[in-house]
Amino acid sequence: MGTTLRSEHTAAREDGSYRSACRMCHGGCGVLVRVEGGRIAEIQGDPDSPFNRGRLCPKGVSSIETVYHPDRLRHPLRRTGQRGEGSWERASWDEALDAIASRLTEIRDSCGPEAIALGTGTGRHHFHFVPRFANALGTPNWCEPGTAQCFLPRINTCVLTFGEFPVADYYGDVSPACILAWGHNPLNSGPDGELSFRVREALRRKPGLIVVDPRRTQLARQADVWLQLRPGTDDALALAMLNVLIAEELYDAEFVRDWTLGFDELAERVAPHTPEWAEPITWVPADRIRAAARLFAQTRPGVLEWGCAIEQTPNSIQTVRAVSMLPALTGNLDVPGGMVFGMHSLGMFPYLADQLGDEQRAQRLGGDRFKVLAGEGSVLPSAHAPSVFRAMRTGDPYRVSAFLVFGNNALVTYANPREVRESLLALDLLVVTDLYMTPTAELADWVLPAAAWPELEQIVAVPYVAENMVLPQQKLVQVGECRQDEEIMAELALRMKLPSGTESLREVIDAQLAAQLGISFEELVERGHATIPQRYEKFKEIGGFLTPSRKVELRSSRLEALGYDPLPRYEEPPESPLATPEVARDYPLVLTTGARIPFYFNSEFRQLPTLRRAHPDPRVEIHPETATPLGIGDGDWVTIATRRGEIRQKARLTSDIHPGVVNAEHGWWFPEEPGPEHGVWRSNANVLTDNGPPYDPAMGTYSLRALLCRVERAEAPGAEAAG
Ligand SMILES: Nc1nc2c(c(=O)[nH]1)N[C@H]1C(S)=C(S)[C@@H](COP(=O)(O)OP(=O)(O)OC[C@H]3O[C@@H](n4cnc5c(=O)[nH]c(N)nc54)[C@H](O)[C@@H]3O)O[C@H]1N2
Ligand SMILES: Nc1nc2c(c(=O)[nH]1)N[C@H]1C(S)=C(S)[C@@H](COP(=O)(O)OP(=O)(O)OC[C@H]3O[C@@H](n4cnc5c(=O)[nH]c(N)nc54)[C@H](O)[C@@H]3O)O[C@H]1N2
Ligand code: SF4
Ligand SMILES: [Mo]
Repeated sequence: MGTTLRSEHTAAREDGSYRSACRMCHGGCGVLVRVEGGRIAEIQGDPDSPFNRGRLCPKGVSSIETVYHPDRLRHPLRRTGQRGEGSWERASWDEALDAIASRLTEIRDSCGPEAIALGTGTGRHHFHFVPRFANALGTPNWCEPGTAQCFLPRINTCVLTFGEFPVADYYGDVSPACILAWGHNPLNSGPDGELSFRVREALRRKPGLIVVDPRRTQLARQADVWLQLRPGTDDALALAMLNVLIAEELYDAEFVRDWTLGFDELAERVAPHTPEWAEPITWVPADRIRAAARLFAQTRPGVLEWGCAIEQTPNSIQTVRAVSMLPALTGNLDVPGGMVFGMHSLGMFPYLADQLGDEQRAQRLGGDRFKVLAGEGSVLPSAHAPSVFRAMRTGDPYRVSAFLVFGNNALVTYANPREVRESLLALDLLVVTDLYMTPTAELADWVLPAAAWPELEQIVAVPYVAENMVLPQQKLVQVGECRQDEEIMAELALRMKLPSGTESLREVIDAQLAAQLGISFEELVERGHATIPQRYEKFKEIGGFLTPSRKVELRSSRLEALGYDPLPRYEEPPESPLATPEVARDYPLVLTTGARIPFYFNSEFRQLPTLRRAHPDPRVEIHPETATPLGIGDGDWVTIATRRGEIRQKARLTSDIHPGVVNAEHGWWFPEEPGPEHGVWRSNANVLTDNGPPYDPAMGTYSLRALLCRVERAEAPGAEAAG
């Protein structure tokens, strides 16, 4: 451990430190790393980084703990006992890669490349290389727990409506005068590192603030209007706000006339959806809905800060569309301090999409049904995860027999993890690349050790940044035999003699940088970061938006052509007090999951001492009025049960949550407990969720946020055994 591997590519600054970018989350904060004797001695925020201006969050500060953690995987492992038994022996990289490549070649030749699926997790450094490798392999099947329920619903929907993805402009001379935070808690989540720092700065200028959240978060406390809605009713609330904008003529009439398509039809659609209609559905008083719509319309420029909470019900596309129309109708598109079009920093990544023929594309699991996830309505089509797991288990419509996972703890972050486990056990080949031995990796045939962020080279082009900024990540140290994911994929492509996907990482990076910025990786390292300045009101310059009609498509011609409702609509969540009152008799509380906590990143970091001390136990938030009659006190362990299963978390009594709602943390397993399970069933919120239908008709989204549950006081874990 710890030999320096600084190649000729890395460059020290005058004080001997190295400039890089933290990626303990989606990442992007600039850092200065000091290396001594081949080991990282210190990591500090880079004061010159335009993203974070020297600051780091608690996760970033704990980076060194993950790099040198004693539980890190340090060399490839081969399974010795039965699958899932958890017995392993050390193997060399050559043994592992040769064996995996030859098994993949056999499977591809006998069953077709679509029998190989690839898995990954949320936007980490190697994210784009996974669909790239899938294309090189000739398989349309790659999946990620977020594609149908995180970010892609927003991107795809915005591309359909606006032609591009708009982001809040915190970077120009004009600061937002109003922030509408919807199902999003940027103070905790970012969701891309730097963003939380910028939101904090913007808040210091005291903009108007509207927060849509069932919990009174730190952000909601500062709000002028806090809309405490019932989880899963964002569509109804957004339709009612659109109703107010239109009925009270608060919209930007000139923009609507010149630059939108389908306004009259939208007006007709939302006409019945008055605040009085929405009140009993959303639990938000009608006058507060009016106040929020008026404040947003009258305080310009305004931005929307929205999060994954609106993408985790089976009405995700229509919910996202309804919410996205609020800044559009109020003249906040592409103006300074408003919603501007970002994500240009690296143009299109070389996904090798041309390697996948039409016949292979047509095989993508879920593509026939969910066209905005897996078909032509998506900017980055991926397979429908529940359909992939089903194909593993049942062979319907064909069998998926190999799964290569690059960074996903599937048993924790997918819904219905017991079924996920059954699916993984039915495979002929499971390979998991990770930093740690997780409950998912324990089910594999091969486990490969991944490099952490200071051990790898990449570029960071954060999607949320208006100013199109790119930062370098430098490889500064080597830990054990760990390799970065991109390199493992290229090695497999070489050994399988694939026609593409064999280029070195540096070639791919340099090609991207050359095309967009005209510089090399070395030059980027020299400069520290590169920026393309923001241009506003481009739609006026170029004669419209990048949609088929060149207008903002309130009525979406592309959704209509794909066979979906072209206008936003309300759907009651499939399991709710209104939809299933008979279930609500036994499970009277609305359950939401997953609100981000500052110390963890999804299922990561429970093994890092500093972060674990800050947040030792999984916690479920319950209102005292609900908890007290059940004999539940603050800090007591409780069972949370749904129709699908039950788990235990520790009660946190708080009047910041609606008495009818409980909020359970996601991502929990217990690395300190023995394998192969590592306590994965005890507190894992996804034991409570469902991966079955109904799905969003266009996106295939399942419910993670609006379910029914009950809570009861429980024994502390271990108390039963201790007797
Ligand atoms: N520290 C940290 N940062 C992260 C992550 C992490 O795990 N930890 N995860 C990353 C990832 S993958 C993502 S997608 C982002 C997510 O980050 P965000 O988009 O901010 O999402 P959450 O924090 O999960 O939820 C935001 C808020 O939605 C509220 N909420 C719950 N249900 C509903 C609902 O039905 N409607 C509405 N309107 N609100 C609801 C919650 O109370 C919460 O305060 O964060 C990223 N950043
Ligand atoms: N109930 C519920 N479930 C949810 C959510 C929720 O709000 N509620 N949120 C959903 C959302 S928005 C998302 S995006 C997903 C997130 O889901 P994922 O991103 O898949 O998160 P993890 O399962 O934590 O997977 C991360 C794994 O990758 C490993 N890892 C970290 N860095 C690297 C690396 O560089 N290389 C490799 N090979 N491995 C690495 C970590 O050790 C960890 O085991 O979860 C979803 N699941
Ligand atoms: S916000 Fe993200 S990138 Fe920034 S320091 Fe924290 S973990 Fe690192
Ligand atoms: Mo996510």
